[in-house]
Amino acid sequence: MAVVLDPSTLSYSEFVKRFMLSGRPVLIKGLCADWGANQQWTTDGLPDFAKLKRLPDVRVPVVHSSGGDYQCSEMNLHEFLCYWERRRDAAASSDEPEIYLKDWHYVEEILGGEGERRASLYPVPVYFEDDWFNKYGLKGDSDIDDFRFVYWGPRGTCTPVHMDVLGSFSWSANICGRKRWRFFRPEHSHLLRDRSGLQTVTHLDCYDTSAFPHVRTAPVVDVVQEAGDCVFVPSGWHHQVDNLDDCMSINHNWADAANIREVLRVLLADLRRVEGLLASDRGLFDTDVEYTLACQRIVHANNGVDLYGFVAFLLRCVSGEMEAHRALGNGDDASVSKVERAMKLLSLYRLGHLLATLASGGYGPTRPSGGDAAARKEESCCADVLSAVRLIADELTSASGAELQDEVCAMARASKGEAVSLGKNDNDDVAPPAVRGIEEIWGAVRARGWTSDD
Ligand SMILES: O=C(O)CCC(=O)C(=O)O
Ligand SMILES: [Fe+2]
Repeated sequence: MAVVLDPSTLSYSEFVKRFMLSGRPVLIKGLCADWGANQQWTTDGLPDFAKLKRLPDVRVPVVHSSGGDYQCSEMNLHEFLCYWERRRDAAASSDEPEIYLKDWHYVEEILGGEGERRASLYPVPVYFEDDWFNKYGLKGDSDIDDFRFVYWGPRGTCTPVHMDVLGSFSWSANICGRKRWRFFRPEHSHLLRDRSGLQTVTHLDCYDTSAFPHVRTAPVVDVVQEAGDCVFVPSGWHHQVDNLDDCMSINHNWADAANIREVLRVLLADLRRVEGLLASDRGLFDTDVEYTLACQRIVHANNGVDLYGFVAFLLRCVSGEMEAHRALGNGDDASVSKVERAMKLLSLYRLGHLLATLASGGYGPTRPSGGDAAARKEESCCADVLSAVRLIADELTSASGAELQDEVCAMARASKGEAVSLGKNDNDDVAPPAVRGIEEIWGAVRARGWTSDD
């Protein structure tokens, strides 16, 4: 696993190329060594319970684990802190279950959201700043639309094997303690499954070797994150994290141009699964629209967003990324690197491509309300999507200096992955006019050589 000993030697451009686009994890030493969280939460490198108990006694999400079983629940913060303090002071062999405070929306619930109070706890490192989930709001319509978390866990607690939510990236900044990370490349995921291929192993040190015969053969990337270190987790890597000491960390999940297609792929895979589950009940729905909307409701319940909500999110990303691209100027500003400008063009290109793909499958930001299939498609592929793609096509065609174009193509190639297919177009032989419009525009961009991967 790559380890960067001195963050001042790692530029944003290098991070993008070496880790983000090529999907490789990295440990960056000392990146969070002097964050405000150190003073606010710890003394001499240990959790400071007197300070922590000054926080309001809010309800917090916790996971109880015992004997390989993990139960999510809630408890009061002070109750958790008393448990943790007691556990720290007790002899190691305590019969109490292990309790891990995790996935806590601390910024939202304690600091009142994004702002100066968040900044005084921690700065978001430049490598992780291009964060569309937290900037543009993935869910849009939900109370908590936030992918910024805090994890506090006594020594011995653990996050069992998982892949991060919705194909996102994550970063973890460890404020105190040491964490052991074990990573598995996406192409080795099948080795973690049982004989049926359906179940993934839960805990790497405690599983039935006859049910999971390949786990021990899976190549593992094993690394210890110390206090002050940050870990970048690329999309699609399974990982288990063990707290070797009492640990306090800050974690964000996020997506940008490099992995936004992964997010759509995960949503589509869930939709296909849900459609499979509901297939035998299809006759119970009066109309196709009702069936479609029922499937989308389940996808929404599972992921906090459905395909229509995802289109609306992409449209918010287009506005923000267009503005960000324009703010970088036309290349005269020497402090803006070529990679930064190319990254924004890649953002626009990817957003345009995903929107065009979704629109051609009938997904717009408004849900279908009835009518025949063609009319519904027309309606949902509404002017918003069409005008966003037009805008992107104009921006891309006018911005393409040859040098930058090569850079964008190289970046698109580096972040591999085939085009996302909606995989449901068997009956879609005649695209309605709005969709054809998008395809023509997109064809023109493609003809300029922007696409090297799709
Ligand atoms: O620190 C942990 O327990 C889990 C962190 C994690 O899985 C992540 O940041 O992706
Ligand atoms: Fe994770």
